[in-house]
Amino acid sequence: MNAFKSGTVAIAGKPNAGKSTLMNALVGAELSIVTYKPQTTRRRVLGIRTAEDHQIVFLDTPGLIEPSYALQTAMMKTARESMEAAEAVVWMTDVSESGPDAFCVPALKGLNVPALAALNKIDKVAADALPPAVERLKGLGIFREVIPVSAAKGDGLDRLVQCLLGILPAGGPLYPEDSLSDEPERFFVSEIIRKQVLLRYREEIPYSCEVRIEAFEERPGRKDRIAAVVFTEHESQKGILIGRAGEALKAVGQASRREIEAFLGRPVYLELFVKVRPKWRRSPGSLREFGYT
Ligand SMILES: Nc1nc2c(ncn2[C@@H]2O[C@H](COP(=O)(O)OP(=O)(O)OP(=O)(O)O)[C@@H](O)[C@H]2O)c(=O)[nH]1
Ligand SMILES: [Mg+2]
Repeated sequence: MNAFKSGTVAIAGKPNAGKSTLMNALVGAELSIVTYKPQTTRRRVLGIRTAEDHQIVFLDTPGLIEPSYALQTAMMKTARESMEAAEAVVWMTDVSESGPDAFCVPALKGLNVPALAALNKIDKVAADALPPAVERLKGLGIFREVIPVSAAKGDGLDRLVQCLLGILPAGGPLYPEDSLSDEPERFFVSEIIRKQVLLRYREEIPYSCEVRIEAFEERPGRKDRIAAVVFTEHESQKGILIGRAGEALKAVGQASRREIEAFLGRPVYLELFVKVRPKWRRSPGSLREFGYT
């Protein structure tokens, strides 16, 4: 039998490429929120995959963009630091998107970490679109392998893991084998609420929101009580979040509670509040307070 292998692998790439979907599939749990909107992931999310012969610690990262405000600058720093801290990088690109290649060269240049390319969403394109896309990525000369995958359907993931095991060193597990993440329950709860905000509101509203858990009380004999605040930047956005007679926020709360209960495996009582925090995405103090810097 081969030696047990372990190490850290960052998953990086442009927004919406399917990075979080990939990490969830590799770990076997819905750890990182997924939506159809770009810039869903704002922080590094750690997911642990433990198998008979390996433990891989995946770091899901925010999609790489040219930042235009301080929150995005912090997100890009998180992504870059995760890539630098890893033993390997999976660079994810969406096969159905034209011209992602020009972007990965600068992002990966100077990075002293072996990189594999995962060409994602192969379920969306005709089979004959694949070989040219693979060749284009290979031609860049920066990837050890180019692996077509469908993170959503699970195709190609075994090969991806085998390629990673070819890079990772021999070594014992880094975390207990039943751990899935190092994040506290509070983090996942806040992300589930943020996902509902992303799904239920349009345009700038979801991007102006931050969710913070204010209270998480275990109450013997009663449901846990969770109180969360959705921060937004303007009074007008607050009004939209709450909706006529509070209906919109109520819907966010109900959908979030169902998902939180499924995640935690126990019933909870969820209270949501909306507060205005002007320009928090550009404020060093707010970004520090929310844990982005
Ligand atoms: N058809 C198809 N859709 C996929 C696949 N993988 C991901 N998606 C979809 O692509 C969208 C974005 O997926 P995410 O996993 O959130 O992408 P991401 O790269 O983490 O995005 P950011 O966090 O914004 O950087 C979602 O609607 C996914 O369901 C795939 O293999 N096939
Ligand atoms: Mg993501």
